[in-house]
Amino acid sequence: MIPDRMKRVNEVCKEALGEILQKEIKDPRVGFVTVTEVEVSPDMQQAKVSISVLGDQEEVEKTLEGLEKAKGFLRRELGNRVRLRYTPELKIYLDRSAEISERVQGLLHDLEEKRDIGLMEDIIEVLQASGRIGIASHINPDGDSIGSLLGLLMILQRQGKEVCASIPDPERYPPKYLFLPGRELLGTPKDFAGSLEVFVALDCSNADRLGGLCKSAESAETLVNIDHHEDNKMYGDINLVDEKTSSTAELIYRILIAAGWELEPDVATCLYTGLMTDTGRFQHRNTTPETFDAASEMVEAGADIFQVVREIYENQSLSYTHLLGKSLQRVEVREECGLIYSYVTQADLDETGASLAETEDLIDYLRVVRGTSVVALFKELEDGRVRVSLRSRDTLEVGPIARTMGGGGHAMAAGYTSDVNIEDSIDVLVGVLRDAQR
Ligand SMILES: [Mn+2]
Repeated sequence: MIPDRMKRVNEVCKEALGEILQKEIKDPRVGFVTVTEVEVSPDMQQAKVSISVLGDQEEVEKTLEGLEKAKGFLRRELGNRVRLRYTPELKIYLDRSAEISERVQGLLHDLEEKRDIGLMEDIIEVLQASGRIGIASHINPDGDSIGSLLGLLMILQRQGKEVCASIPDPERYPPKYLFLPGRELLGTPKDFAGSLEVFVALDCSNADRLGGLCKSAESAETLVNIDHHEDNKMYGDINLVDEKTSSTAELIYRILIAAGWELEPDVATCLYTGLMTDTGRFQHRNTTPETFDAASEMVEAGADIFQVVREIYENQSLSYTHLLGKSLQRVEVREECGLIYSYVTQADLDETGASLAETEDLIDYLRVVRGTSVVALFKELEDGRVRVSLRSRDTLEVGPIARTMGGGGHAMAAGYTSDVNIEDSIDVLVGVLRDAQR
């Protein structure tokens, strides 16, 4: 047992050494060092200093070398800062526990990767072996669901497959994605009639997201679920679900690479659209080095990235611009719960001539205001209910909030539908946020 007095000495020395290492050591050899433990001998003659170093073997060695040289300086500085009857001599040890935990993390990651590769191989095998394939993405489609749907459709047709593909409500196809290649190949839910060997559900966290196509999915011989939502219900026979992947489009890209299929320009344009829209133009936290790698390969393959940007982000109608102005003018902040919000009514749509389908990115204009943590946009639907979109600006995750309200989504971007009017929907959300932050 270490006596309390010595425990205090150890603590004080640890803190002081940590500070000295951070602020006083100018040696470029010394990398990012953390003091993990200090153990001073009872006679105060020696102190065992355990440190961990961030970096590879070479950086660790260099750092230890530098510290060995600086030992005298460290000891003097420690003596200046900590009043001890004797300043102990320092012995520096490398603490390997941090390194080991890092290695365990690495192993877990490798296992996950292996599992995903196995799943991809299963999917490729099923697709290659099957006759008639149906593919679909979710209701209220976004860039990722449309991009991955069209991308996979063209990939499979190129492989000589008989494919039918549709979104649940073809009449609600978002206008801004009309330019995407392969759109003319999309069918309607009627095409799914008859027996399907395989049904691929894209970007859907649960089967209900398939709307009217849910029945076709369930009656197919094999249901393949490809998605990146953290709340995915694993409803398929094969579930390729990776919440660390930026987009479903990135997963489709990985399948294509694993299968050794060629990435054609049209496919690249569609998949790039999914990647770009789901990462908010490579700015959201789901953007990873792999995302950039995939994007780079798509550009290399001939994706028309300038057309994608022009059509999706620089193609705003004048009527939507007026609607945007209206909703920006009524932005409000509830400081007590860090909420910034605005709303769009059916009357606004009538007045400006804009449509709800055009408002997908409106919330991004609210997301940029400093001093707020949660962003909400309330949109009145035709039937009087209210669609609530949520974005997180910091650590408070909006996914769980949306789920308690009967909706879903990701940690940073989520949504739900409210049965009460806009005013009451705002009050309800403020209450929920206050509870969540308590
Ligand atoms: Mn997505």
